[in-house]
Amino acid sequence: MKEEEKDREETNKKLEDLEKDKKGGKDEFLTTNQGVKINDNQNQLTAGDRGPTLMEDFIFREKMTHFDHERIPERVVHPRGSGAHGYFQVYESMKEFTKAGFLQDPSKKTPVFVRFSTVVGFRGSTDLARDVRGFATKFYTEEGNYDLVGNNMPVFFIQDAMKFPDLVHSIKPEPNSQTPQASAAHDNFWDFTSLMPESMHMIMWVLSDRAIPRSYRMMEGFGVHTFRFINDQNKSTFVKFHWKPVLGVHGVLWDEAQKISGKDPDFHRKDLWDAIEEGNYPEYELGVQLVPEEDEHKFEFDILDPTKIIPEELVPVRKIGKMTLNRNPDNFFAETEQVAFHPGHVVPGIDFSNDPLLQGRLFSYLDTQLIRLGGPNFAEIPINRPIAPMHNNQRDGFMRQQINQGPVHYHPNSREGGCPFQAKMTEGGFVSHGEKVEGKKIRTRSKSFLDFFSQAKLFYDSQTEIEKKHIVDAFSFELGKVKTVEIRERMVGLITQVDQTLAERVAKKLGVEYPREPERPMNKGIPADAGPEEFEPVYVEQSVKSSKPLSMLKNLVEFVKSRKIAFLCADGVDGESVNSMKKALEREGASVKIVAPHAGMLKTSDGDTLIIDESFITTGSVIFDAVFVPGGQQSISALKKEGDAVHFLNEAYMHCKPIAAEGEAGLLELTYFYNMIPREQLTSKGVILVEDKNELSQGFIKAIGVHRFWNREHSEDVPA
Ligand code: HDE
Repeated sequence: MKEEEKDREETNKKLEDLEKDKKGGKDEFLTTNQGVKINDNQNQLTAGDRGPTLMEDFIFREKMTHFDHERIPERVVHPRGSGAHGYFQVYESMKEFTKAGFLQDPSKKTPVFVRFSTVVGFRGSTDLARDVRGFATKFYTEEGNYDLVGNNMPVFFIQDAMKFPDLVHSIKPEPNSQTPQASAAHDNFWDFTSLMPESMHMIMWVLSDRAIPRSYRMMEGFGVHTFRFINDQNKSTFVKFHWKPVLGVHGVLWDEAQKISGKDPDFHRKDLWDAIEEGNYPEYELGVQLVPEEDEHKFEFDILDPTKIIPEELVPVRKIGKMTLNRNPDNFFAETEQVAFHPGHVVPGIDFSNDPLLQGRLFSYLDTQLIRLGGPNFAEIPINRPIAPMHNNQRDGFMRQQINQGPVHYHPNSREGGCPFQAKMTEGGFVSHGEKVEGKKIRTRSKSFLDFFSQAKLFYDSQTEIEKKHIVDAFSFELGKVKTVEIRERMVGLITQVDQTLAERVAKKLGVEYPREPERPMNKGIPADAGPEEFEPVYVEQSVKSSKPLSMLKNLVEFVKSRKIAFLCADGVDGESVNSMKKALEREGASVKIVAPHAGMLKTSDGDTLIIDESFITTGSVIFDAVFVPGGQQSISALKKEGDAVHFLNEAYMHCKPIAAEGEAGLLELTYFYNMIPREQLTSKGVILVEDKNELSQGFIKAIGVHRFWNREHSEDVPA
């Protein structure tokens, strides 16, 4: 049989196996794992109807043993995640820069599986923790699997992988009390950070609203490190990867995040699931920043330093393709939990740089899968299997699935005619880029990495005033939870290196002295042998002073489709008012939910019934993007008696969300804020109140597109 035919047959068999695995025995008899049909799945085998259980009950023992072993170790970082299937398509051939097969042909769809995650919280923790989000993509390419294992922030806390276990220990719950869960707001983390000035750039990102996304559909992704593209002439080009969400980047407020964590800790997981079920497929464009090899040293920073970005003003992001997520997993455990990513899963055309963080990661991921997935055969789990044919001489180990045939399991061999063969580069064999490397063995940090603050400042200076205020508030919350005053002060000292007024504002909120300078020596993590003076941080003036892409609000994408709108209703609500607004919003793809004082049904003023989606007990304003109060005096009077309804509206106002009402009564009777806003400013503040039904719905739709009305100054004054 020709080699190609053999390959095809094997691939087909794999797909068949996958289908079988998926079916999981639907429409069949219940059996044991040995395929024996079970007659009674309700009662143990006992001696007499009131007697003890018999040892021989193999059916019970098999079932219970499996259950007892159902849990596997969770990921040490990124344990909580949500996954989705989809595909990727390149816009135009990238042949000039890379020979990677999946980046050549715009007509080709490459299947992908993506897992989004939080980093710190355990598997059962809330989605809305202030945290970095993982954004890991497995491309099942015809040349093998390629994993782009990124985050929603383009930099990292540390410059060398050696520090990763310490970083993670410091941010995880404290080992004696096992608190706090899914939070950096405790002494250990800020103690570590205050001694690790290289973290300051990442800290600015983590304390921005990027760390509390509105949805996985609305966040960017970054490969973080500099990688290499290699073309078929063996020419290397440095590349930074970006995912740009088509819906733009949106966050929630910290007050909302904390409340959502209580009302619906699965908020992001459900949002992703529902969006895909409803056909609102999440889409992200893949962008690349390309730096010719000869330009490696032309920047004010080192492109190997993972605490630095390349500002888009210096190297624009070129959008080269789009990923669409269009299918939910069939089984959370089998797919989302068992998927194993590894930055070392690359294909010909993509290679590494010497970023010391990336180099360390290349060891860690394979190692962690061995313990998490129980041995070296995790690549055989269906979600991890490549679609490219796989042949090698690896054998045995726990949970081996493949039944290899024949006596030969070594290379080179003559007994199998040399099979499987090595592939030449021209046959698609992976050949590492022949970078010249020379140097003596040394543990040190390159001096080109010692500028810790200038890009933290660039990030801060690029934000709008609203975003800056959120950063001040986030610092005040996080450091406010720190009990040790010296740690708070040391942190404020570090912040002075980013921005004096930021440090002053934070110090004031924390009630600590405002140190005008950081404590010295600043970087206690630098080895003593290397000499502290030599390693004093330096400040390198950046040529880009403010970078628009770093701000979320300066890049607002307006959209209505898939936004969630609450209609506050009680018995006697004006049915016509509900229906006309609902129709108008649904026409735009928004999702409308009737929220009422109780579950079940409502009677409208014209005698119809209305199904209630949620009651004030099961939901809250924080779950929605906007609120509408339909007409109907009886309904409004009933809502007025409900503290929850009044709170709902005022809280939505405080969170700067669009609010619309049919007639004045709703706002007049149910809100604190209505009388505080001059009439002519209502629309500009996102409160839509006009008589004409059409104008009302159109005005509301426009406001929903804008999403937040940050001009509601002092909205914290609203008691909610
Ligand atoms: Fe990871 N990281 N990481 N990381 N990482 C893991 O691998 C590690 C880093 C990222 O959804 C672990 O399978 C080291 C940067 C994502 O399954 C582990 C260092 C970035 C995910 C690991 C880093 C990431 C992980 C835990 C510093 C962005 C979740 C479970 C040298 C570019 C993938 C696992 C998923 C997971 C190690 C830093 C992204 C322990 C040693 C920087 C998205 O291997």
